[in-house]
Formats: sequence, structure tokens, C-alpha cells
Amino acid sequence: MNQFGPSFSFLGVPSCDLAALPDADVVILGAPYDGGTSHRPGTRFGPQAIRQACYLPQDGSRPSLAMGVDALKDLRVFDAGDVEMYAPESTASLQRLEDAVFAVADAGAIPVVLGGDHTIAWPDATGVARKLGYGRVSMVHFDAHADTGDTEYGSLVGHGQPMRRLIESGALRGDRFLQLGLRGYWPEPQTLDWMAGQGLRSYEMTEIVARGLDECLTEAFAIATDECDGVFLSVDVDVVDPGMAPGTGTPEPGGLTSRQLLDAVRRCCYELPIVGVDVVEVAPPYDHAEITAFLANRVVLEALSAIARRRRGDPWDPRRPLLQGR
Ligand SMILES: [Mn+2]
Repeated sequence: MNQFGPSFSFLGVPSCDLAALPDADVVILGAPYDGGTSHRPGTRFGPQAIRQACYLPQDGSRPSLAMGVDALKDLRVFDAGDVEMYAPESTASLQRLEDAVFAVADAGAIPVVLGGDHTIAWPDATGVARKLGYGRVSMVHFDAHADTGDTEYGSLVGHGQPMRRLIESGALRGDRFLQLGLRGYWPEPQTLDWMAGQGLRSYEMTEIVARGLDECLTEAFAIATDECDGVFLSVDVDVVDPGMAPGTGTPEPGGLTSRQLLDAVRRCCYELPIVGVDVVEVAPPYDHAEITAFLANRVVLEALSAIARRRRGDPWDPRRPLLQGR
């Protein structure tokens, strides 16, 4: 069941029950939590918006032009609905989400979590690490913000702090933590010092522009796969420029284009052993023409299509004329 509004699944894929998980390759979970938002709330409506933002039939099929797969058919993809999350009960809500993600990972499927504010990355990646082992999962994190704050308004819980909690708990290694797209005026120097001390590799937008996104990704992938068994991919839509992703609580000008993010997500999921994904910070109250919801929907589809193509096993080369000889 979805927590807010009518219950429907991601683009019409079969629904499933977390208590009796089917044989699945991917299980989608909604995490309608915005209790950790420091500024403008509204991401509790993100999961519903992401599930339905598409102009095609909600028929559980999306053949990808570029990847030559129909991820929603080629993979066994189910939607378990929303985890019940109530903002004032943050501890219980986040624990429920962690348990749900763990259940999916324990069943051998990849959890794909629709946020929600970025607080949820803490339980999301912890749930996967509980299955695969603390320190065995690396993180590739797209975001305008590092999300490595210590506390906010005195709270350890919040959407500016999840990455700090993940490293402090030992769930993830700081030196296998790759951040792409940071920019602007936060965090402050003490937090940057903490990040450097933990060995994070954070690609600020200026470096990405100067070197090119592809070169930065190739370098990041080498770190992410060193001594780790799987990669968690966390995508904050605010990594994209507010002009292409206005529906988010803390917009920061000067980000990636939506095209760059989709290509980057595709590369991550085709080239890396992805064990979990979350797509966060879609805030429909600030969206216009569903621009951000449409983008997040396609981020999910791009991830699934690339996972499907990786599993098919035959090589994929984007420089080939992909539509010929079909
Ligand atoms: Mn974030």
C-alpha cells in the first residue's frame, strides 16, 4: 500500500508483499519520509510522483531504445509499496525502512528505494550492508551536497547527515565513498576536514567540468570496486541543475544536465556490481510540469535497463549505431 493517495505500482509492474517476497531481481520500495528536511519539505510525495510520471501506459513494460532491453520484463521487478514512515517517529520509521531494505537484499534482490528526503540513505545502505557485510559495500553518491554534516538543530537524524552516520557506524568505508556533483556553499570547513580525514573522494562540479564527467566516473569506479563486493548508488536529484530539476527542497544552481545524470547512472549500473539504489529529494510541491518527477522516473528506468543489459552478458558499446540491424 502507498502511504499517501491511491495505491499503484511503479509503471504498472506487479505489486508484492514484503512479508512474502516473490523470486525477484529488483524490488521497488517507497520511502515517503521528509522529516529530516532542513528547509523546504514535500518529498513525502516523491514516491507517488516518481511511480507515475510517464506519458506511456502503466503496463509494466519499457523497452529501452539505447540499451535494447525491456528491463521491466527482462528482470523480475516488483513494487512492494511504501514503507510506513511518520516524520515525528523518526527512529521507528527509519528502522522499518532498514528492515525492509534488508529483507529485499536478504531475498537476493536489488532494493530500489524511491524517496523521500536523503535521510533515507542511512537506513537504505545500512540494510544492504547488513546483508553483504559492514565495509563490503562502496557508495557512489550523486548530489549537490555532501550530506556529511554532524548534527542539524542538534539532531543526528536529518537529510544533511546520512553519509556521516553510514561511515561512523562502519556500514560503509569512508575511503570507498565517491561523491559527484558537489557545489555551492555547504558544508563548512570543519566538515570538509572530517571528510578528508575519512578518505572520501568528492568530485566538486568545477573538477567535473574541467576534467569531464566520464573521466571522473572512470576514476571513481576503480576506487568503488577495490576491496568491495557491491556498490550502492544514491542519486539526489538536486545534483542536476535546478533548471532541469526544480522540484527539490534545496536547489543549487550550476549542476549536471539531466542528460549527464542519465548517462552517468547508466554507466554505474552497467559497469558496476550494483546492490542497491535510492533516488531521493523529489519534492512535488516545488516541481513545475512534473519536470523533476519525469527525470527521477527515467533515472530509475535507466538504472534498471543498464542492470538488465549487464545481466544479459553481451557487450554494449554506445558508439555503435544502436538502432540498426534490429
Ligand atoms: Mn543529498
